[in-house]
Amino acid sequence: MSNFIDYVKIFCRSGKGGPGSSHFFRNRRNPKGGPDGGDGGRGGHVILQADPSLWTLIHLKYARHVFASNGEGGGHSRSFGKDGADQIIKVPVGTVAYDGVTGEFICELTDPGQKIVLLKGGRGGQGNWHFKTPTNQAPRYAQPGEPAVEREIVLELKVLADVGLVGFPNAGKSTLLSSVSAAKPQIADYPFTTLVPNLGIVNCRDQHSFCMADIPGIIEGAHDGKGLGLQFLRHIERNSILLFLIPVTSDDLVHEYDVLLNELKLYNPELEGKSRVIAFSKIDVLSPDELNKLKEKVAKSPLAALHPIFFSSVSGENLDLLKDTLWEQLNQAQNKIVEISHRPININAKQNAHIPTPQEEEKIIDTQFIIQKGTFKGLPDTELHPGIYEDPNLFIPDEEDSND
Ligand SMILES: Nc1nc2c(ncn2[C@@H]2O[C@H](COP(=O)(O)OP(=O)(O)OP(=O)(O)O)[C@@H](O)[C@H]2O)c(=O)[nH]1
Ligand SMILES: [Mg+2]
Repeated sequence: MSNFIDYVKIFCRSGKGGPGSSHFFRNRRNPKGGPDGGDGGRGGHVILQADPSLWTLIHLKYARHVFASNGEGGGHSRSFGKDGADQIIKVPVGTVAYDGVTGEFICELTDPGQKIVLLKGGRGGQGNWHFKTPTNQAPRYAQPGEPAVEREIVLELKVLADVGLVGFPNAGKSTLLSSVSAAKPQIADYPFTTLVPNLGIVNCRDQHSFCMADIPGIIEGAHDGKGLGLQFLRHIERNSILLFLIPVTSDDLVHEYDVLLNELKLYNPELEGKSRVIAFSKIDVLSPDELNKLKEKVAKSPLAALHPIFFSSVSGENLDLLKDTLWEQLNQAQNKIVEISHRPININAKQNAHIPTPQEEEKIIDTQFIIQKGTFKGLPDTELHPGIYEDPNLFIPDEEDSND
């Protein structure tokens, strides 16, 4: 399976507070020295910390329980108990935490190094000397520590990139990322080559650079789970601008644009408000005449208002223009806001989803191999679970594969 994990559910528990002590001081000369029980220590917190060196949640895939330690009890001579050790969960920048039962949003980490206390450790109880009063000079009572807090937490990674690529499968998204950045995404002429998001840093003029995210392709009906569904759209939710890629080989450019926009809206209506740049890819496959005709056609269409850019990742034509346009858009004040309201997630949908057993995971790896060797039959039109999109029935295995 892929090493890119963007959804984990973990069970967290903070530490209990240590109990206060109910100790009485006594020695040879002073047999009734009075209460001197110290306070208990605080239980450990469970803390989320954004670590810029991480890029997936894979390190949490098998560490499903995070328990902070309990505070120690108070001692004699008013001595404090030791605080429980905190548990720090390191997560990539852009991680969002939800309640694992209700799906309600808890917090998000957007700045490198940012720390958020997810579950507070229980306070330590007060020792008996606090309760000494003129009428009760020898209280035997000391406070117990506060109990620990338990909560199931879902962590979802929403990649932070400046520009998000949106397009149908085979639009040339990965090819564009590989030609403008040092990223090496897989590129091939079958749909759904990209199964997990890729990030690249694009260098443009004057030492400026920005981050571009390539996500798996979207098809009509993706909101119903067709193709790879919309599960990867969360990775462009926080991008400042969206770059729509439509290949010039497409039969109906306007329709393709409308379908993409519609799927985005169905996923999260806020995505409609983001700035969009539209670019037509693969112009090298058209002759100059054909290209001119297409440009004239586009000029008369509703897309003309969006000033589309015609480019080719293969010949490199207009790549600089595309980069400059993106940089210009990124620097416009209204595009700097990447705040987005995180809607509660549907926990049940994830819970009911079939989680592959290790044996099935092995099979998935096998079928993935078939995908790469086989011929794609057509776009899937059934609701697919994230792990099952490598459905071998969608592919006709190559001759040599069917032999073994
Ligand atoms: N001639 C030409 N072919 C291109 C260009 N860009 C991409 N291609 C080809 O188009 C095919 C698909 O390219 P990808 O970059 O894998 O497309 P994608 O949008 O990432 O596709 P998915 O990952 O499946 O969603 C590959 O065979 C590329 O070689 C281009 O500018 N010109
Ligand atoms: Mg791709």
